[in-house]
Amino acid sequence: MAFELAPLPFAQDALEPYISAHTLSFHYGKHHQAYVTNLNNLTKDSPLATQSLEDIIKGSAGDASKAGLFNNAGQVWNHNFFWNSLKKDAADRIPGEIETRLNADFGSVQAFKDAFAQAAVTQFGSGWAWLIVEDGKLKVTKTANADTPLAHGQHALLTVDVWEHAYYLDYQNRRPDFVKVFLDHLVNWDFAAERLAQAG
Ligand code: MN3
Repeated sequence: MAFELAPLPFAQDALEPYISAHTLSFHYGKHHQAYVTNLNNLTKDSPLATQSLEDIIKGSAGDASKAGLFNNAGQVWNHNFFWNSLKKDAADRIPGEIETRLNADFGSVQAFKDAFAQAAVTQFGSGWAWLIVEDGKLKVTKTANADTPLAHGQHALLTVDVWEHAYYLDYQNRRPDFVKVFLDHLVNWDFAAERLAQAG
């Protein structure tokens, strides 16, 4: 059974003007699709083809001989997670349980935003910034390339993609502007709350 490109949870123009349909046509239609295609080529005719994405990621993490498998599986999972982290004009609606945890673990919602922006902007080269739960605490982290909290025993709540392909068509080199728009206009806190409820 082949891996499939998961449908976007919104229309390609649903995030305009913050993320253009043009950007999504490449980011989802070309980049995300390419990771799915590569993963299918790497797992074809192998027992891996019937494993879950999560099991492939955990089973290949840290194994240099499986870097291609990890990178493509990780990027499929990370992009699925990123699309779910986005919802237009919902960023100021933080469910109470998340707001309480942000205040407890960061000091304030603004302190969380500052920490998240700092992680996203300082990730050198391609990668991701995350809000995660680890040891019962909300934390901000960043990962390079295809790396993912799933490979580190961490439970992700939100992510922003800071590969250049995520923002270059709309923001050119201005990654800080893209990250600010994500935090001010695009965070899907309902998804983060669902994920928090699933945290062990
Ligand atoms: Mn991307």
